[in-house]
Amino acid sequence: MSILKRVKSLPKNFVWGGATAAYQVEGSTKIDGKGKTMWDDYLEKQGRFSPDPASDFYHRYPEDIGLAKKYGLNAIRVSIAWTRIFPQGFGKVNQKGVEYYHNLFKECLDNGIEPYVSLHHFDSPKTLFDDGDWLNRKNIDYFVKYAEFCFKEFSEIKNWFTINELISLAYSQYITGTFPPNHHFDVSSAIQAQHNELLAHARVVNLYKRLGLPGRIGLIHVLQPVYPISNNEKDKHAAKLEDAFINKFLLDGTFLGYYSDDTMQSINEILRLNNAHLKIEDGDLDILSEAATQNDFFGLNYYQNQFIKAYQGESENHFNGTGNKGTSSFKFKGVGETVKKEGVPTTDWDWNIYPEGLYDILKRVSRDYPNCKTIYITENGLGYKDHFSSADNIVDDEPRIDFIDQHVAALLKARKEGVNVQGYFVWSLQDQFSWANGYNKRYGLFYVDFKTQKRYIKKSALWFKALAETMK
Ligand code: BGP
Repeated sequence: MSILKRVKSLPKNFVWGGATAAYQVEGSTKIDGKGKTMWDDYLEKQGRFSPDPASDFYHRYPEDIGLAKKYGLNAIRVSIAWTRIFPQGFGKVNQKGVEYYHNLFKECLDNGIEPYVSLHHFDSPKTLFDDGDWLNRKNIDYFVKYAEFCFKEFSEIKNWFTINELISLAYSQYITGTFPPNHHFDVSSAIQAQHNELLAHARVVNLYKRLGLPGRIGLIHVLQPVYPISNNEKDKHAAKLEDAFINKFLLDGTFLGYYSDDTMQSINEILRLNNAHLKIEDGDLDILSEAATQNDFFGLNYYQNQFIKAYQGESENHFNGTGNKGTSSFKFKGVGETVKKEGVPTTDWDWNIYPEGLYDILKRVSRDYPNCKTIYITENGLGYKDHFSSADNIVDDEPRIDFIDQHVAALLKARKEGVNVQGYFVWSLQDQFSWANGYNKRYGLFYVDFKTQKRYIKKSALWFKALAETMK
């Protein structure tokens, strides 16, 4: 009997990949000259979990790429750890780091697995982080230099992403306080970080195009469509504000090259109510507008939507980082409060399971942003407490198959209606370290026993392979 469910086949030449991020898989954070990131001391002090050895991808990448190939994947998302190349974020190059990535890319290419490479995936160098991270514009200059070095050095790479999920970084650092420096509802920093990261992205895209390099470049946003919980005008307004803050500001900045009046009306309302400020300097919008038409592709990460209700009180939140279902809450002053909707299932970490949201957001991006020409789903997947029974058995992760199947069906529906989606990367290739959740929130197609580092096959890997075969 076929393992396939709703989705029966993939389009020809579809990119069918698995995603990783350097800090979440590599481990080896202290060897071969690597510099510290914003996470190393923070995690050590927190004492909950260590990023070492994570999935030990630093040493075991040949095995993981072998598995990817065997189970039908044709692409992989990896990121370069900035501090393997420039341990301080700038200055002298660490050749060991350069060699590692050449070897990794070669392994991918030799096995027919196309690497899609991000320059920044939540792992700012500690020296730059201590100096203000993205809030310090000098760090943008260092990022541009690091990018230029990578473009010239790693000429084997043809698909680049500048920054992964600008909003997640800004939101987790300055709104929910789950990433260092753990600020809560520091609205000025959150919006400023978004703008500065957009600038950093735009400057790198403009540079890439000026250099006339032969590959493609874009960035990655995670999008969470926001729906009012009722038809009440106040709830609808709350949804509009939250959407502007987490989606529209970034989409405008990326694909329009300016922030539309409608967006700024919402942003200014949020800023006013939170006594916050955004500084856009002379010339910033010229940089954004030069880049807006030059992105070759767009990486869209989708996990969940939000349902919002109007809320009048002070900001407060509780983050569920343990998988203790029903413990999260989020109330944002002057914006709204996230609520659950009856009939919409949630994960153990309280994330809505809502594939319709992926369809809706794909349609919206392609309708509202004609500069967004080609889309890849660069992350989507289910955080799940996988049960390992025995080494002889395949890990049964049926709910993950169901999740991915529903989301791939949603993207294919949008594609059929004209949205140019060219690929899908599951988060994640193998089980890996999760920033604020540690190791019990698994996403992989391949189960990793973190003590022995042995890999085991999950049922979702078989499903992935079965669909890959429909492209032949
Ligand atoms: C995205 C990140 C990934 C990954 C994933 C799952 O936001 O780009 O790095 O972590 O989400 O999130 P989490 O690990 O918090 O469950």
